[in-house]
Formats: sequence, structure tokens, C-alpha cells
Amino acid sequence: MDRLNSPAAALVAFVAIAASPVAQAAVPLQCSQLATAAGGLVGAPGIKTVSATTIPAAGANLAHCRVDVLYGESPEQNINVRVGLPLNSLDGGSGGVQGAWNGRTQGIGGGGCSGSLAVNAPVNAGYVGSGNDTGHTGGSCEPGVNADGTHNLQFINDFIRNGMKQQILLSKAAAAAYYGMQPVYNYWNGCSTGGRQGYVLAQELAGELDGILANAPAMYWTRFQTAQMWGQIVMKDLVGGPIAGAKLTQTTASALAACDANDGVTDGVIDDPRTCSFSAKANICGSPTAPAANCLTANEATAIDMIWDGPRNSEGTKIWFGLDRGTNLSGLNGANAFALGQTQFRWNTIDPNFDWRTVTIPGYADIAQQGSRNIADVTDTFGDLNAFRAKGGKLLTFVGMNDQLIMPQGVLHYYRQMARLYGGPKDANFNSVKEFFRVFRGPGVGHCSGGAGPQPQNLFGALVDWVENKVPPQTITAQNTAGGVVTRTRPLCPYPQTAIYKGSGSIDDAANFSCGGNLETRDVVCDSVLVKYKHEVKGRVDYRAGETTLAECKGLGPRHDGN
Ligand SMILES: [Ca+2]
Repeated sequence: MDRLNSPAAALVAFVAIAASPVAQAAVPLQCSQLATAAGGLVGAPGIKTVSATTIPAAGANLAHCRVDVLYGESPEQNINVRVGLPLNSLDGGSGGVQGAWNGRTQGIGGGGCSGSLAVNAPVNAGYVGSGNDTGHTGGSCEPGVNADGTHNLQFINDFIRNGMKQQILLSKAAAAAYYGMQPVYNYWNGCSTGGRQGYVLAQELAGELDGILANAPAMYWTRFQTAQMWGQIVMKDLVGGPIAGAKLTQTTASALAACDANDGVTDGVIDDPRTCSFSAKANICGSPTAPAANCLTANEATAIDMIWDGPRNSEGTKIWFGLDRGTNLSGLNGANAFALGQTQFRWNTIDPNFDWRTVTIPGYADIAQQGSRNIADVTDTFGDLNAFRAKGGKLLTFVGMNDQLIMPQGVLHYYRQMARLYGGPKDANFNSVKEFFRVFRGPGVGHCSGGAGPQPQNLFGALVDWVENKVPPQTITAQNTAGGVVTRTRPLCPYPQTAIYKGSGSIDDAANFSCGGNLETRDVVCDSVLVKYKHEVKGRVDYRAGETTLAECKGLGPRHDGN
């Protein structure tokens, strides 16, 4: 709250945002004036239309000023941005820094191939809320490839990066115009595609946001979405089609039973699935370890082991990460292939009619390589955080270890790279990167939420505390509930630490755990080394990109030192 309460806040109010395309007002305006020249939005570069409407309170949603902007620098670009502003003093708002406003903005992210124009949640909490539609309506990414076999780069770039950048700039400009003062703190809040958007904003719009909550980020868009199809290809080739859901569920349960206690606590959750080496072959029908029901054929067992392992090329080199043991495998490996994965193959091949069923296990590497070479430089947004870090930004990420749609090891791959970039190889505890960027793992948690693991609480509040009170999150409290009653609490820890049981007391009480240890073991790091980017078919493992060395990994087996 320092900046909000200091005399400097008044000064800040009159300093224009350098990147803002819009002139700043010094006095509040009525909501309707934001759609006139007085608001500064009308006629600004790239702004096609502006509407501003006072939305009355409805149910639990507070009254607010809604500004809708259509942004585009060409006839082909049409990004809808919505900004919801708590009523200012002129419009009858009260109780905040100006009117009902708390002096802050909060951008909201989208999901899948969609943006989001839902701004009520931040507005109800006193924030200027914003969203955008990523330049298209509906949830399909199919328009990314044109009928003539070219990429629709306008569509792709508006979805990947342009939409949320304009959202942030326009929301800050609208706030400044409406309240007659600049927002004091600016935040992002997203999960999945919204998490990916948060990473893009950190990488490409540094200085505009003080804090970014980017959960379960769908980062490395092309590479992970291509990998979403791996299981379907494996099952098609080895089994002739999808494995029955009941068999997938049983095999997941068997892996959990085998590895649950490895972390010292039998709690229905594998703390770090990367350390679990359970093979589905234990479930082959007729084997003494097979379950009473839903045992597997030998080929089904091989397929599930390959789904956990993730895609490899013909030389056995890892191309991307798999779904970790304990994860619900049906999300990507059900009766129908995941729609966005199918679309990704069309982006990779630049063929709007490409049929994933034509891809075989040995052919996967070629599809992955086409993706890397044809479009991943545009979509995968794996740049550094130098500018964001230099400008004092804070980045907080939560990722479920049993995420069934993205591969959480991809997120940890990026985090390891940033840890080495800012801390060097000797900073084993990631202390340097943790000064501005923290990742919290959620054992047993699915995509954004769900799963058997304790669910994280108040992540956004932890980010605000970090930004405004300089209190970095040491732990995130997670909990399970049943019928509205809290049944288990557990601390989540900043990676690479994990929650360690103290050895006595209830395993359902967070007080009996502390953060410690280091999950970045030699086995884990060396198992995470991938094939060289853009050389998926024939390339060797890229130790440099994996933030390790051949020398460190030599001796761990043929998959580490043989290619
Ligand atoms: Ca356990």
C-alpha cells in the first residue's frame, strides 16, 4: 500500500505511461465521456470504435463503467478489449482511492484458443478489470492456417501476443482517463492460456505490469500441443485405438499405489511423479501384480508407459515431456483426440486438411520438427525475463503436478533455464531467480485446479503482498475440503523445495510439514534434457538447453550418454 498512501502517489497520477497511445486526463470523467474525444481513446492510433456504458449492479456484481474498444491496425486485425471500471466519484462510487476504485488494474486471461471478456470478478474486488478476445470469436484455432496452405499470421499473432498487450495498455489508459490518475499497481491474473499470456506479457511488455500471476501456463504452445497428440498416436499404432477409460483409470491408481509412500507420506498423492518409475507392465493380465479388474494387454501397457514417458524420436531422444504418473490420462487419451492438438498438427504442417491419423510413432518426430521450424518461433514465447526483472516485476506461477492437459515438466524446464540464467550453475536452490520469479508445484493437482491434491489458496493475494509489501511468498497454503469442511492443509513450496513431513503429527495439518530439500536431482535434471530444438528428427540431446552437461549426466544410462 506504500505507493497508494504516499505523497508521491499524487505525482505518479500525472505521469503519462510511456507506452500508452492515449493522452492522459488530470480530472475524473463521467463514464459516457470515455466514448468521446475527452476520454482520449477515440481517435487514438489503432482504435476503431469505443463504447462506454454504465452497467447497473446485478446480483452479486457491482455497478461499474464498461468500456469496449475495438482495436486494429488494419482491416484484418480486430481485437475486442473490455475494461470494467469501478464507479468513480463523479459517477457515485465511494470507498476507494478514487470513487470505488482501489487504484489498481487486473488483467484477466483466457483459456484454450479463447480470450475472455469477463471482468466482473476483478471489478467486484475494486480493481479495474480487463479482458480481450484475442482477435477472434469462438474457441477454434483452425483459422491459423489458410486454405491456400499459408499461415494466417495475423490470427496467430493476435492470439499469441497482440490481444493481451493492447488489453493492458488500453485498460491502463482507460483507468487514467476515468479517474484522472494513473493506476498505482498493475497486475495480470490467468491460468492455462491465461498463464501463457502472463509469460508473454513478462517477456514482451516489461514495465507495464508490477505483478503477474501465470498459472499452469500453456507455454511452448506448439511443442506442448504437438505432444498432446502423442498418446493418441501411440494407442492407434499399438492398440488400434483409444484404451478403455477404466483401464487408464486403473493403471493410474496402480501407479499411485506403487509410488505414494516414496515421499514419506501415504496420502493418496505422489509428491514428485518424476521419481516414480512404476511400469504399466505390472498390470498385464495374468501377471501376479495385475489388478483384479481392468488389467492390460502387453501392448496397452507399452502404450501407457510411452504416454507417461512422452514423445521420443527413432533414436530414443526425448522430444517433449509426458503426462506424469498419477495424472488423469483420459483428458488427452480419451475416445476423441484433443481438438487443439489436432489443430496444432495443421499449424505445424501448414495444411488445413491434415489428418493426425496419418502420423505413426516413428513419424511423430517429423511433425514435431515441422512445428518447430514452421511456427514455434512465433508461438512458443520462450524468451528471457531480463527487462521484466530489471524493471522490478514479480512473476508467480502455480502448476499442478498432475496437470492432464499441459505437461508440467515443460513449465519446470523454462524455470530451470531462468534459474541458470540468473543464478548460474552453482545456484542449486534457485535463489537468484526466486528474487523475482517463483514457481509453486501442486502435487496431485490437475490443470489449474482439481485432482486429489490439496488445492492452492489465495495465490493472487500472495502476489499482491509480494509486490506491494515486498513479502515474497515462502509457502502457499493448499487444502482439501469435503462438504465445505477443510479436511487437509498442506504447504506448497517454492521450487525446487518441497513439503517435507516432520515425522509426527497429523499428515492433514500443514503445521507438520516444512519446505526444504531440493527436487533438482541429477536424475531429474538429466531425464529432462530434450532433443535439440528444430532438429527433432535426427538431433542429439541438447544439454545446453537442458541446463546441464553431458559430463553430469554420463553414466545414467543409454538414454543420457549414448546420443
Ligand atoms: Ca505420498
